[in-house]
Amino acid sequence: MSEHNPNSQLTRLIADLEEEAVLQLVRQRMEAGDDPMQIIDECNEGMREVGQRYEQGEYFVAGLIMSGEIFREVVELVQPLLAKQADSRTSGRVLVGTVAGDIHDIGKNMFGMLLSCYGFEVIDLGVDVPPGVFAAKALQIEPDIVGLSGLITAAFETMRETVTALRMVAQEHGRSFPIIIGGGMIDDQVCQYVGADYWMSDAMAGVRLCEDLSRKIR
Ligand code: B12
Repeated sequence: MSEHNPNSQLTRLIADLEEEAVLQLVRQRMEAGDDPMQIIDECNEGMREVGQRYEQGEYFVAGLIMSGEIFREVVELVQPLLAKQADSRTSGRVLVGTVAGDIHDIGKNMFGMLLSCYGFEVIDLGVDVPPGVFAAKALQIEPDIVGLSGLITAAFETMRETVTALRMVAQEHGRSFPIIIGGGMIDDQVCQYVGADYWMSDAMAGVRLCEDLSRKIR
């Protein structure tokens, strides 16, 4: 794992939403042979700062969306380098999506992008995904881990239905996979209510959990 540097130039540029400057710096650092994971970690730190500025009222929703887009572009740039490293640490297959009734996807996309960066194969079903679609996909692709995202209270009920549908698939077909839920309002109580195995309110912590789980599975 690379060291976090909250004061790096890249972290600051992401936090300031300086799209062009971010991409230019990333290209330069790639040419200079910098570790792509270090680049991703510094960007993730910048995304965290964007979240804090949003909470403090300094940024609005547009800022969050913009930061998500910049992060996506960075991941796209470093992906070829990461792919070269991925062979040695292919980590497993993760099925992700935002549950039915909920269209929030910025956090879910971050989780998916970070997972790909860390060598996971990610199958993303998108947003507003009905329980049956999650279950059918799980049956088809046999994921190692499932990650459900939900940000609105109304999503907790569909999250519960989704976990039930996934457990049925697992039971009927003799497969088992841990289910992680995530989102801004998720806590231990919600996790117990919906019947998931784990909960996380931070994408990078979710990736670390997936790494731990996949080490146990393999
Ligand atoms: C941006 C936003 C929107 C955007 C979404 C754009 C998009 N493409 O996602 C738009 C404008 C479309 C929107 C719509 C609505 N929104 Co809205 N939205 C937000 C806002 C401001 C920020 C969410 C966000 O993206 N944060 C940044 C990301 C990075 O954070 P995150 O999603 O929490 O993800 C992090 C972690 O939670 C974690 N994570 C997320 N998912 C997962 C999954 C796994 C497996 C793991 C491991 C980790 C993980 O990783 C991320 C980074 O660490 C929140 C307020 C807030 N403070 O959260 C309200 C908020 C979620 N919205 C809310 C509401 C009510 C709505 C609407 C119903 C509004 C309306 N009346 O129409 C609609 C929802 C319609 C629907 N059916 O879904 C409420 C929900 C309240 C509630 N109790 O239900 C909130 C809390 C605002 C509020 N305070 O009232 N919204």
